[in-house]
Amino acid sequence: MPLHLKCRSPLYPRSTVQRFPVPDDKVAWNTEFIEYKPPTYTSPSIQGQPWADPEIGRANFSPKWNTLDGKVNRESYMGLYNIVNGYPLNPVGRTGICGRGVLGRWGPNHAADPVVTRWKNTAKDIDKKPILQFIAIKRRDTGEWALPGGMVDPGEKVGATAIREFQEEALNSLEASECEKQVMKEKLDNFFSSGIEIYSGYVDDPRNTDNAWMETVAYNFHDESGSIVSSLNLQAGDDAVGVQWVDITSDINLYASHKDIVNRVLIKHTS
Ligand code: RP5
Ligand code: MG
Ligand code: MG
Repeated sequence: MPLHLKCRSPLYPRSTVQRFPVPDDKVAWNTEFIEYKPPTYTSPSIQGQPWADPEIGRANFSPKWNTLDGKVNRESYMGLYNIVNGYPLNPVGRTGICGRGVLGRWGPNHAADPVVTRWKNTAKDIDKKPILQFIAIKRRDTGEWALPGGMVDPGEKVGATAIREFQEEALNSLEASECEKQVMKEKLDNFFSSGIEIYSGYVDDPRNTDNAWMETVAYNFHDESGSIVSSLNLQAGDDAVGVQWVDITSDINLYASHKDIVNRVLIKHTS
């Protein structure tokens, strides 16, 4: 089963709402938990937003679960999820909170994560164990270091999301001139065509609820010689407030379950 810890931490993000405590042995929906009375919370910040679903039960909202619903992908990488009383149920288990919290979609909220890597070691470190580094951003919302990922726009290809979000959060492309964008494109088009899928599935995101959760597809873009990525002008943008190369070590601390994702990349390059 995927990690399911950060989505049970007591205080729900960007709110004062406390989750109903869910012990490890009560996570699974098929384990009886008669006392379970989670609060319902949907943040006012998402209500009425064009990128968010309406409330369930509204006349103008007839979602098609477990499938592509128009341009919105409501399919889960975790297989078929259950619908109970009209509400999709988190496929990993209880989180201690109902509603959508701050997530826009009921059910799966699809994201993509780019893991851009290079070797830290230079020629003089030849006898040392090689260290793999990746480009991390500092999230504005929690202050934690994370992959520069983001939400898949309706109709967007997941691979394109990973590349777009990398450019927005780690290269500040949203504030680049047309000319700068063209230079970026020439430098990176070829590199980004070499992406390898590393993970697809559930993310242990602190925003998850019993009815809405994050899923991602993570891609590794690896620069074996480091020559392409070393010429990047790293600059935090959009919802990132910092960006830097980070060594992938065992004591690394990252947002959500991003440590698990970067470890998969490390294993791929070292085993
Ligand atoms: C995580 O949230 C995903 O792995 C991805 O990195 C991120 C997407 O959300 P935003 O960065 O757009 O908030 O669950
Ligand atoms: Mg973003
Ligand atoms: Mg993001």
